Amino acid sequence: MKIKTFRAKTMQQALNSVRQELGPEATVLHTRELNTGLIARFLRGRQYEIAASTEVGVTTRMPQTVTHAANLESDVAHDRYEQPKLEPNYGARYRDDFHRQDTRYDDLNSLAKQLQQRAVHTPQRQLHGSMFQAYTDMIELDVEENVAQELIERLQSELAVELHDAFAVRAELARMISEELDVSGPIEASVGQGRVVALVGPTGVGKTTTIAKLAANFRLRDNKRVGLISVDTYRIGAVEQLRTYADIIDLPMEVVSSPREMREAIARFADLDLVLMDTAGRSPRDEVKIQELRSMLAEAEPDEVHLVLSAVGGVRSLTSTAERFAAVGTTSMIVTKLDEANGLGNLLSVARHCNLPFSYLTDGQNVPDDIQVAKSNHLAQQILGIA
Ligand SMILES: Nc1nc2c(ncn2[C@@H]2O[C@H](COP(=O)(O)OP(=O)(O)OP(=O)(O)O)[C@@H](O)[C@H]2O)c(=O)[nH]1
Ligand SMILES: [Mg+2]
Repeated sequence: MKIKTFRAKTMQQALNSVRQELGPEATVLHTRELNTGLIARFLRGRQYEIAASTEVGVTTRMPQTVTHAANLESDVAHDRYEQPKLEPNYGARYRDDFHRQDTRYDDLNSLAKQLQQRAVHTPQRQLHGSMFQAYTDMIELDVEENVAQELIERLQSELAVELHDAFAVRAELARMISEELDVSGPIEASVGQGRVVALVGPTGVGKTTTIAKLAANFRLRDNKRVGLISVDTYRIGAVEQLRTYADIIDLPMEVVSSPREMREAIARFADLDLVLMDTAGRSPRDEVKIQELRSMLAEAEPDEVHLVLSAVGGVRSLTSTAERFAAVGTTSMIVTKLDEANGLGNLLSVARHCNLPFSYLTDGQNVPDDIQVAKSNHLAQQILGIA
């Protein structure tokens, strides 16, 4: 059998190389993480290796935390490698190294012990093809590697019998993911209650467009009395952008640029069913601007503050954005640009890290159509690419 091996800094990059070189039909036979020793990782960073073939039909393996290579025969080695040997006493060797270093390595020392124990206790996981396929599919859909691995392992341990059918595996994964996804349900616009809902977030994520979609749906489909407030006097053209929508949908609109104007606008709209507030895009790194936004929102005392995030963002940037915007009192998340993202696996990590439910999802520029209330089972299917 012809097998090629590919190495890259992330599993995703390695999978991309497989797809590019061997085509979409290639089967991933085995993956493993290299440089798992602490010192090797310090010196050379993370590295992943995938063995793939265009000929199907062998047992597949999950990545291992220990450098215990599978015994693969390779007659076309893309990148030949030495099979690393697992030293029985490597924990002790690292400990000696660390003692020569600074006491800061104490923590790492205990980590080395843990790794050593794992090396002894972790069995090589043999996965049926459909399970392994689900694992690599998740990686390609931007699910973080450790999350994908954890899901597959949990699925294996929860199931009494191994699932051999790819559809059944994905359905089970969708069920597990769906249980993790918290959703808030739609905005409740009660008659005459003047419910105030603000949208906040980084620049250009789609706040104004989403306000237009929400306003149009509440006004034209649900026949609610809706008012708009723009707090974005910062960017040239921002007020005009919202006013254009207000004119088309025929809604009252107020522009506020001071706390006093904010109080007055809220008072004028007090007997409407819903007040949607558009705010200026803020860099999450700009503490001062975030504090300004916070003071302005404090005057409005909004019932809900939806953080708008673009699905195109990476996990780290999305979670740190959510952390920084928490200061303005965010209550839920709207995810935009689902149509532009290669995969939505990042949203699973965002859901895990940020303590906010999803409220709405948007997947296009069309006002008012490209918006849906977030539903956990549907979002889980979207994350797995089966919706
Ligand atoms: N593909 C796609 N584009 C979107 C979506 N939502 C908004 N956009 C586009 O994203 C761009 C920016 O949208 P805006 O609504 O102006 O974004 P914003 O967050 O209000 O921007 P600032 O006010 O400048 O911070 C526009 O071209 C929108 O049409 C979506 O779900 N999918
Ligand atoms: Mg805007």
